[in-house]
Amino acid sequence: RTQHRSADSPMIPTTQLQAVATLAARRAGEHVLANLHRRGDANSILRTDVKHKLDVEAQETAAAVIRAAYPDHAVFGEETCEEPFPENDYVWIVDPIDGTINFFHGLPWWCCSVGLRHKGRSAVGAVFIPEMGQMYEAACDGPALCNGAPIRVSETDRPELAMLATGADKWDLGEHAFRFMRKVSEIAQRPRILGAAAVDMCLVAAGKLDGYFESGIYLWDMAAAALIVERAGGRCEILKSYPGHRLSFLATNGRLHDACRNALLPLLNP
Ligand code: LIP
Repeated sequence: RTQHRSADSPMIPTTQLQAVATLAARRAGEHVLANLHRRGDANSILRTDVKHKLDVEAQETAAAVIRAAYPDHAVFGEETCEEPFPENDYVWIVDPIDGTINFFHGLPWWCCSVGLRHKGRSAVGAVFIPEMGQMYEAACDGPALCNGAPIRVSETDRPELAMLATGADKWDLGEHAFRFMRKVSEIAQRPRILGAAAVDMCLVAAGKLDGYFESGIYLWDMAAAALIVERAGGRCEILKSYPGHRLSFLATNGRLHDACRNALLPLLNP
């Protein structure tokens, strides 16, 4: 076994890492697609969340691909997020089904997300949206792609002409979440809630949404998609961090970033 821990060891070429990220996301998504008849097969159904058996299976599927390629790398995922964050130069961050509640209800906006951090920095990311047949991917030194074709963020530079996506923070529904939705609605031409953070971010990368903000998502929701937005020419920012890998997160086409940030930050730090 090779250990990749020394401070000066060069990173594995991103083309190799990216191939593993896309394969892991694709295999996880294909496993879920092959089991669409089990959409209702949840371990627990709460008011704010659904814990799905296919979430667990898809994370195992993605992890198996990663471990077969790189047995010494660490895998951290939504389904094992209670474990301490791994100490390893290479940490793969998996969200097996992002948009689980969409999936559970039969909406097609869900995805499998696989991102890799090397020494704390995003190296590669892949987001597979199985029911749309779309694979978004990027490496830190390459272009953002959708199904192999380069993508680019929009050029909208006025918030009042922008389509901005947001979401309802699952642990804090009610007035708290509503304050953010109201602000997004106030500043945008149109607000949207599609229900899957990584899908929203890929749509920002592809120039179909101009920005995306949520007051409470998680590291695994954005680990792959944030890199895809940045490599498509956009800008991402953690506006606030909380315990348990929870984040207030903004992704934009870049041109709208400061306006969105300035509108939203005061709500996070009243
Ligand atoms: C979900 C996000 C969504 C957010 C939910 C949840 P999950 O991720 O994609 O944007 O509104 O609260 O965090 O739990 O389906 O992986």
